[in-house]
Amino acid sequence: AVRRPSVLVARAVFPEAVQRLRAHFDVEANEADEDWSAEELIRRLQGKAGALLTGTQRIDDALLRACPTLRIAANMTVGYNNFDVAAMDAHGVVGTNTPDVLTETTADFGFALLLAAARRVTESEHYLRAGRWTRWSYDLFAGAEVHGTTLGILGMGRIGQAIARRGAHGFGMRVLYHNRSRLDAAIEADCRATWVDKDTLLRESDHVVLVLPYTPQNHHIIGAAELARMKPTAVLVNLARGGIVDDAALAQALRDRRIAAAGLDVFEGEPAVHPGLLEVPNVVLTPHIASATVRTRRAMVDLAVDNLIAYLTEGRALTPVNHPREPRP
Ligand code: 8YV
Repeated sequence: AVRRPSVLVARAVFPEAVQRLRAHFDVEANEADEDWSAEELIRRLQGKAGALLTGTQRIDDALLRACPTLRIAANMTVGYNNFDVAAMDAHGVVGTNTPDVLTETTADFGFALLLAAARRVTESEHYLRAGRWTRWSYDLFAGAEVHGTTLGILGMGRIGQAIARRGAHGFGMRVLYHNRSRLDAAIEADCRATWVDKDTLLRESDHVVLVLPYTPQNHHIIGAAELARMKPTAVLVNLARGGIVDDAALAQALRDRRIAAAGLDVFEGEPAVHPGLLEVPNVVLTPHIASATVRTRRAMVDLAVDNLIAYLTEGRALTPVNHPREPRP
């Protein structure tokens, strides 16, 4: 009998997804509540698995050298900064991600964080739960306005555009964006968004949302100097990746009220969070859940599984991030 391809599922996923894979492949799944270390991942991939279903594990030259049978790594995320794409190209290994299926859900959460931070939702809830609410007062948790203000979006891919549409059409905001390249006029018109340089965006925006990919060029693209350019009444939202923001500088800016507030779903070195951020009241902190609705998380896992099935059975991935010239056989 022909040997079935073997797939390693490195992170806990819906049982139905593992079952779908088992219909085609030999599957080893991580059913523990813990991520495998890099060494453990290599050990389990070595000499057996042709495919990997993953989320954040680093796929680099060292792993690819150690695991010559690996042909595809399917991320159940849209961001793929865990892939060393040049190394994957060199080794003939395909990477896939999960674009589109999480766009609108993630954009929704951008507004959840923006509104929560601007309107001090979590801070005021803590106050209420602590039994400190004794009377009405005109300035009780008075926050920053969101509707009708100027929204700055740094990174204008699918999620950036979905946030722009919400801001322009739903909240009557003026939308500025900065991106390496300008969008087509038709998309700009649909999003009612205007391209500006990064400094203009930081200076003129009432609120700034970060939705750009994490690349070496984008490391600490928001640091002390950039925070100093923002309005003291501004809210900063990071939906993208930790490392795009210098979290130490941000904690200091929030403490000094150089900006009003922040809403953060991602952190440098997560799941660890910079202690300075835990100490300031004017920040809303969530554990990387912007795409986490039941429906969207299923769609992300399903798309990753579909990628594995399509590549291993037909040789063509659905949403590849690279096209190696000589794919591993
Ligand atoms: C993931 C994300 O849920 O898709 C992405 O890039 O950041 C999130 O949607 C997260 O990476 C956890 O795997």
